[in-house]
Amino acid sequence: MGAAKERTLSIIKPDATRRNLTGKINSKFEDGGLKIVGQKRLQLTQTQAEKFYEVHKERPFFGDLVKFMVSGPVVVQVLEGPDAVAANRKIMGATNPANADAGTIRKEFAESIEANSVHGSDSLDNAKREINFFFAETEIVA
Ligand code: IDP
Ligand code: MG
Repeated sequence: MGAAKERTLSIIKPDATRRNLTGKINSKFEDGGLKIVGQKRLQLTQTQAEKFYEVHKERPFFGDLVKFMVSGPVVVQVLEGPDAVAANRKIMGATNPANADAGTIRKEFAESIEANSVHGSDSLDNAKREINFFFAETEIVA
């Protein structure tokens, strides 16, 4: 039995859109066996960013994180493939680029632990919640 097909939410963060890295980052997902089945470029509002990162609202970096996420455009996307949640996290690399494995997006492109180029859902439940946050079912086409 092969790995289950899943969907996960990816966000290309403002540090990466500012440096025109969306294509290079998306090549990593595609080369890693994930398919981009939904995609849009957005300017997040303060309210949207606060709501999206609500789970981190007690963390000391919450205010700075929200400020960073509204500092420029983001690309929100749905990635689909075998074990997509875990596969995406592996392609992204560790939160802190200093700890990220060679070849990962964060190792190659992240500027700092905060400006770390990409977001990826951390569980299948959160993936569903996060996909629904940004996408209607009709906007996802496999
Ligand atoms: P993840 O993105 O690898 O899942 P989380 O712990 O969920 O990491 O944190 C969400 C985001 O908050 C990170 O991607 C990063 O942008 C930011 N962040 C996490 N830890 C720190 C920190 O210690 N200082 C500043 N920003 C942080
Ligand atoms: Mg996280």
